[in-house]
Order: sequence, then C-alpha cells, then structure tokens
Amino acid sequence: MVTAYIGMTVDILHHGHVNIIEKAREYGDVIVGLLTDSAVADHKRLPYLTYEHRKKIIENISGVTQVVPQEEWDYVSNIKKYRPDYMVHGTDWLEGPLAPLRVRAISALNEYGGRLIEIPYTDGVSSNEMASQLRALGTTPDIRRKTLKRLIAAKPISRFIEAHNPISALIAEHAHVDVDGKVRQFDGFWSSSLTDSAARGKPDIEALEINSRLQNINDIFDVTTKPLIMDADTGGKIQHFELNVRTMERLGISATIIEDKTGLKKNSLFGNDVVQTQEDVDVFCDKIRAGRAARVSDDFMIIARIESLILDKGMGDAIERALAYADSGVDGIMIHSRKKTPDEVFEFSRIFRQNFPHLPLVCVPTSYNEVKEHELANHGFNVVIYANHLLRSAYPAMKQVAHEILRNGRSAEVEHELLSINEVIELIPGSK
Ligand code: SPV
Ligand code: MG
Repeated sequence: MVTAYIGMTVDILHHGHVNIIEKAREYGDVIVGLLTDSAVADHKRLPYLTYEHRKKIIENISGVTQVVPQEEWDYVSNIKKYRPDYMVHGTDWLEGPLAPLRVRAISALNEYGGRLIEIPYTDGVSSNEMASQLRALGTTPDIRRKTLKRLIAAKPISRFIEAHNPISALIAEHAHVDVDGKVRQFDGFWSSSLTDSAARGKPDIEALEINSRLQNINDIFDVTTKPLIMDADTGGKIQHFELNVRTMERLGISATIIEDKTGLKKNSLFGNDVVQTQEDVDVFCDKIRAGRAARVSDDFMIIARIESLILDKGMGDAIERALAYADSGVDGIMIHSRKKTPDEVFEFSRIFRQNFPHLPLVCVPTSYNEVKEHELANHGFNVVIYANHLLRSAYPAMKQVAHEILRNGRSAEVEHELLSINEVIELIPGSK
C-alpha cells in the first residue's frame, strides 16, 4: 500500500483542505494526521471544535483512508511512525515560522526515501482568515463553556485576564504577540468581583447584585468567543448558589470560583487589616456538593478558593481544607496568597500534588508578580489569572488625560495618547 500523509487541524473545513486531499490521493492512500488540541495549543488558539468532532468530519471526507492523531506541531514523530511514501503540504511553509518544520520533515523523509510533495496554497482561504470569520459569527454557550476543560487538558498553563466590560474583553480577546514563531494570547476572561465593583464605583463587598454581574458577562459574551471564569465571591447562601450555578452554566460560563469566607466579604488583598471570617470546612463542602448537584453537565467547573494563607491561618489549614474540598468532589482549587514571592503557593502545590496529582490548580499572582508563567506551570499550576490588570491600567490613563485637559484648557495636548477613531472602528466590529 502506497501512502500519502497530510497534517491538518480541520477546524473549519474549506476547499483548500479538499484540494490538498485530492492531490494526495494521486500519490497513494491518504493518511490524515489530525493535530490534537495540545499539538495546536502552544502555537495558536485552540480549535473551536474538539478533536473528536474534527475527526468525525475529516474521516467522512471522500478520499481520506485513515485518520491518526498528530500529537505534536512538528511532523517528525508521525513521519517516523507511519513512514508514508509521500508527504503532501502546501507551499505556505517555504518561509516564515513554519520553515523549520519543513527542514525537519524533509530530513525525516530522507532517512527512508519518503518524498515531499508541495502544492500551491489555495488562494483566498487561510485558517486565520477563517478564524476571524468565525469570530464574526460568534460561538455558542456549549462550545464556549467546554473550552476551559479542553485548555486545561491541552496546555501546560492557561492564562486568563480580567475583563470588566465588553471593551476590555475585546482587548483581551484580540491581544496577541508573536514569540519565537508562536502566537501568544490570552485564553479567556476572569470576571472579577473587585473590578466589576470598582467599575461601578462600589466596594468589593459582595454588594453588586448577581444579576448585574451576569448581565455584564452576557454583554461581554455578545462580542467575544473566549471562555470565562466567574469570581462568585462566597457563592452566597447554598440555595442561591444552586440557582446561580444553573444560570452561569446556561450562559456559557466555564467555571465559577467560590471563596471559603463567610459574613461580610472583604477583598482578600486586605488580609487581616480588615475583619474576615473563614467558613466552616463542612459547610463549605456542602456548598460545593450542592453546586455540583445543581449543574446540568460536568463541563461547568466549580472551583474552591482557599483563603487560609490570606488570613495567616498557616499551610496546615490550607492543605487540610484543600484535601477536604477535593474529597467533596470540587473540580479545581484556587490557592490565594498576598505574599511578594510565590514560595508559599509553590509549597502548597508541592504538598497538594502528592495527594491530587491532576486536580486543576489555579493561582492569582497579583502580589507575587515577578513569577513567570512557565515557573507556575512547573510547580503544578494549570491556570493563571491576571485578576485586575485591565482596570488598573485604564484608570491611570483616564486620570492623566482628565488632568491634562484641565491644565491646558483644551484637548490638543493629549490627542497623541488617545485611541484614534480608526482604532475604535478596528476594535469594534460592525462600526462601518
Ligand atoms: C477579584 O479579582 O475580585 C478577586 C481576586 O477575588 S483578589 O482581588 O485578589 O481577591
Ligand atoms: Mg473577588
């Protein structure tokens, strides 16, 4: 059997894929190496569709003989494994960030006499272009909700950033930088009680009505596609939490984080400068169980946030609570700290991981902000949340402009600091 190998992601199937399959068929039986979520995750945005859904689509395309997983961005290990007689690829990798993959693929093929066939890239279709069209179409609550679990499974660490309104969420949705040929971007949004409250000029004391928080998230969802984790403070009364879990899940929120405090909640970063009471372990476990029982699908995650280190209760208390919450079936643990270094959260993770090697761990490095994401990942964290940075960056800029206008009696001096009208139009689809 003569074989021809093609590596593909097939998120949005288009005629470019069909062209390449037809070409490969001229050489042999077509093996599609379908890139897994983790093969893609480090290099570009996670595909909209799961591996299983993408597999179902591609294996039903005529001309495809076999679909196998390609677990890496690089082709070499599958070339070695399947030893195809031909490998077929578009000419888009002759230069640019994909060029090193080409060099390695050629040398792997040369080892046994496999041949590379390159065909011109189909004009007018690029996956990136398709992705922006898909963004314009939006997403569904189901697809959005599931994405957090997929990210956790696919990436060493997923990065979330606070969005307190739709325009900050649009910035978080689109921000990207190229680092070493990989596109780095935020994986999703954090709906922060602190910044949602601050944006409305209110203190972070669980005073905003949940409906106003959810309406804000709904407005964010109107114009974005990435997943969102909601800070639900203490979760409130158990019976209210059960109802709110249903609403969050239906909206397409991926996870809620509830903190083990009781009474009038104050922001954690105050620590013991204000009176804050931690919830009884058993009562909090009941809340976790009630929330889990209330949800419709297990795509929606309930994550317990431990405040022991914030309140100087010690590592022993933090671990004891973490083990109890994990035993009660929670879907993840967030350990919070207000120290300047990550030492105590690393220590927490080291001990916790001895008991629960895989339960997702979340951290919020607001005070220990020198730690790098890869260090957090190496210490067992799955999700990092930049909990307040877009709000904190917006307001100094506004204040500065307000002062300059007052000082100068006009706005000309600050014009260069402002978003141009063209940039507004670019950021907000449908403006023209
Ligand atoms: C929030 O962003 O509202 C949080 C994180 O709960 S913290 O402000 O650090 O308590
Ligand atoms: Mg909060």
